[in-house]
Amino acid sequence: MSLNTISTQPFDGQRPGTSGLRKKVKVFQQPHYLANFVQATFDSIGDFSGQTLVVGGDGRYFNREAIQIIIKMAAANGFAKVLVGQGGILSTPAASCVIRKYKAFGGLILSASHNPAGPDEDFGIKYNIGSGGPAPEAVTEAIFERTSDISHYLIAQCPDIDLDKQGSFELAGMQVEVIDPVTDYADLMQSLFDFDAIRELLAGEFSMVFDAMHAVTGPYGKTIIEGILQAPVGTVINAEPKEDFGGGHPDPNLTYAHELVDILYGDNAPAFGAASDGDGDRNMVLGDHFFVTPSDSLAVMAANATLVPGYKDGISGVARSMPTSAAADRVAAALGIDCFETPTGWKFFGNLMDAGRVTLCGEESFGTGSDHVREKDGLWAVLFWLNILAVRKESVASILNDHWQRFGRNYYSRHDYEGVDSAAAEQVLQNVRDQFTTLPGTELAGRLIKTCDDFAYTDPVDGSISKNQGVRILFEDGSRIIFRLSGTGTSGATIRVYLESYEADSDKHGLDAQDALADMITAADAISKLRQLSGRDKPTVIT
Ligand code: VG1
Ligand code: CO
Repeated sequence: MSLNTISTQPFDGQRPGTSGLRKKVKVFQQPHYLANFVQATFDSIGDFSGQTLVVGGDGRYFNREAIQIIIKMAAANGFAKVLVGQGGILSTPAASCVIRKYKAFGGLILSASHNPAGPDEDFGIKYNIGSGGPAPEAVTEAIFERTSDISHYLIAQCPDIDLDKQGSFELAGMQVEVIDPVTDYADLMQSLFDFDAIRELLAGEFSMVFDAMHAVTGPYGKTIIEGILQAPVGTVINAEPKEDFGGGHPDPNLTYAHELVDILYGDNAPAFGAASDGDGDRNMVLGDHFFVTPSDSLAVMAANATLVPGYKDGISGVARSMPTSAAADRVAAALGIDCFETPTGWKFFGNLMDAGRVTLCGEESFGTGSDHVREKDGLWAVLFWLNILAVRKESVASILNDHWQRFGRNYYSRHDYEGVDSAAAEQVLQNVRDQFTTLPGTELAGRLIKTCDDFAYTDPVDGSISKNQGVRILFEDGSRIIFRLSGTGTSGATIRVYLESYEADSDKHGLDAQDALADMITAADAISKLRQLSGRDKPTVIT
């Protein structure tokens, strides 16, 4: 065994986006590309000698190769130990759980989330800090800076570790422990939820389907839902994780999770359906012929949290990303707790959770989570819903209708225009910015515009400032139109348009969201020239 110093040259564009560095597999496969980023990370996170690093990923193509490189680099750079999931598998929330439980220095998570996988598709890597959460912007920026002047990296020259065998091994003087990817996470779930009550629910007439979409939550769903909770075998569908996600697009929404949607909107539909994404941090919740928007899901969880053992003493506060609807704000106001509005991306919730200011967090992009870990958590959200259903013994639809009756309904939709020319996408946002001074006080879609701005966030805990987090048109009645560019794509630009309108009158709660928001949708296009500039006459995906 010898430790090698390898000469290298910087690659352009290794700046982490909303959630780590995501690029095509072919880009990551270039000699030194991954190693440069890993060395830049190790150079930017402080003194970890003698400490533990957690490594795991969503099992996509290139996961195993990447893990072997990372383990050898961890050894050469002075980590004492690496904890890695068997088969290289750790869902994103499970990685967060393991980092926290074993007091690791941090972790490297290999995932491009729901982006398609395979030799011609996407790969990704991100660094999580010792709290278990995504590295804050100051760290990701330092990593990026380092990638631009890197000249060498350190890697042990030794054979690969057998990732398929659990146990403790030695590699270049460092300990490598291959752990079961599910056990620690399953233990944590059992400490939060009333598994007896959920087991009883599942043993009765109630039926459910969980779609793992051939991605990382397969083994977690099998062990927890079919194993510990004793749901009938077959409750978890598409449960075998595949390197290419079975050729699918494991994004749990009405477009991509169509197999599940067909079941829940078909004859003899089960009472409950749920799906998770490629790396297990997103969730979609469905009832019998009923879709729960992620924004409403967060609000319902907040309003019902005390029914769940892990949250029985109440929640300290909630946080939502700025584009997420204000449904949770109304619950927070009723509970007399704080509601924080952060930029898009889970890294902005970490400080609030560490400081005990919030317990529940959520994003409109099918992400919900709590301070049990520092990532959003798909299966946790499913279990949270099952616990509520077990206690309330009502249908999903009735829980939502009751919620809207109490709090009013925030009609909400997101329209994505994917793969748009980058300059045209920038121009769409600029067109709105150019009207910032003239729009306020005028009427649009029958509503009075109050203000327009570029959303900026000052972290209430450490005072750090994040600018340009979305272009907003805010109306007097609380309605909103928001434009943002995605920070997770790997080709072209994706324009996201977020639309929200509040309805207090329960006689008007039965509309389809697209109908309720129709005038807002037209107005968003008129103001931004979105369709003309993108050359699209409709969105790629509507959620
Ligand atoms: C998207 C979502 C954002 C989420 C991020 C990572 O980012 O909008 O809410 O935190 O993905 O989720 P963007 O920049 O493309 O809008 V995941 O499950 O892809 O790790
Ligand atoms: Co994800």
